[in-house]
Amino acid sequence: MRDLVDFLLEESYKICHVKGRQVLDSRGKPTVEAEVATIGGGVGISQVPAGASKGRYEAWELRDKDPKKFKGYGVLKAVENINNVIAKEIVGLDSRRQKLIDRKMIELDGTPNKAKLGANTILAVSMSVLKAAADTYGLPLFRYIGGYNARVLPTPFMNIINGGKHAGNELSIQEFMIIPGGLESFNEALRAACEVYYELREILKEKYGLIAVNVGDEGGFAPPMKNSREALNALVKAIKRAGYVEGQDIALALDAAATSFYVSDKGKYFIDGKHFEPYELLDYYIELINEYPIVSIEDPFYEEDFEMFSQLTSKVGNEVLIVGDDLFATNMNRLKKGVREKAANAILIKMNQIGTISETLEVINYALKVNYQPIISHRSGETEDYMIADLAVGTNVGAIKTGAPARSERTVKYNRLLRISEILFEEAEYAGFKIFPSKPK
Ligand code: 2PG
Ligand code: MG
Repeated sequence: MRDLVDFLLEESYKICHVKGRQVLDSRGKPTVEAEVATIGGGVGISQVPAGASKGRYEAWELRDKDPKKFKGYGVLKAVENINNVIAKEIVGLDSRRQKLIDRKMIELDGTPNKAKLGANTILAVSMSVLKAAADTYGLPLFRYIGGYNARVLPTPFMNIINGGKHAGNELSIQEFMIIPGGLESFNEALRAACEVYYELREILKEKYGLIAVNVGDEGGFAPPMKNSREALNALVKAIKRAGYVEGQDIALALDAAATSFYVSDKGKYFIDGKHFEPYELLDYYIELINEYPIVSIEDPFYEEDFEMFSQLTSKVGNEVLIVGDDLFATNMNRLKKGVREKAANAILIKMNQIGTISETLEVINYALKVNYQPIISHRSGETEDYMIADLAVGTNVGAIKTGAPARSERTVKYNRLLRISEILFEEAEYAGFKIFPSKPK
């Protein structure tokens, strides 16, 4: 009898259905959705996001390039790859064997950057396999990822002023973020961030008129500002007006996304209306850190410049997170090089930069082992998929970057975290400022 029960249980995790389709992302561009089901009735549906300021070392995003359809952005080849190539290989496999399934897809692809099948293709299936296995167990996704020990609600890095490639203004720095790390709980932190967001709207409207409260790709405002201090001043003012203390309740962070303003033939950075030598840019960041409560800077230099990254890390890494996004591209080899060269002390984690769940988890685990703070991240082109919220809690990393507290493709992640906090109830811990080097752990 016991054997029969075990046999039936084993059977229930087997994949019986895999299907891809083309849907739309938050920019109205096509993206891949994959559906996976198990014999036991578990279902996983996932959609992959897309970046605008993409790193050179990211895995390949497969697009149809048919100019007559969706201006070339279609993903029907990716969908075909799911339905005609991947499905055959993974139907019948146990959905809990995530690594094996991911490895099979990597082998089927056969290229180092998933250029044949597409990382967007592979990732959609990989995410759905994970969700289908969790659903077969009847577990919330974060529990399947982290078990009973999953309990840390992440500190949000919330981009509320958008510049760079995400907005049509003159701000060189791509993201000006608030970090409500001094609040007691995730729920309180989210409330405080929303209040700052409302005040910021008023401040921008008063100073620049209604045009300033149009939002960029990640739900943050895209005001007609010209330089970084203008944006940082507005953030500090909004924090104060909302009744919080800057630095103590709510800190600031930047994603420079510096590759986008690096002028390669000059070897200089064009930022805030001026050309900067790399070492001048380093000094500029240090000035900003001294003037404002900045606790994290992502991609301060372009994606090849490990050397300048490591100079900045050696100068301020004991108080500020220096985050590699384009620098590492969620890639183990790039991260290992960074660790060897002491290039940073934090890594942005984007599943679609690498293309499978198991590789993403490997990078997260390695980062934790070498004391690099992982920050689970959205892309500027997002979907209604909330999986990164579960990934953040399931891995207990304590940090998530998922845009302003506005626009449904962003709030779907925050709202999922609110639901998770109800499930965790008194077991929940809010990471707060503990993840930053200068705050007591
Ligand atoms: C980044 C991301 C997300 P994109 O640079 O960190 O904010 O932007 O998805 O455009 O690469
Ligand atoms: Mg970035």
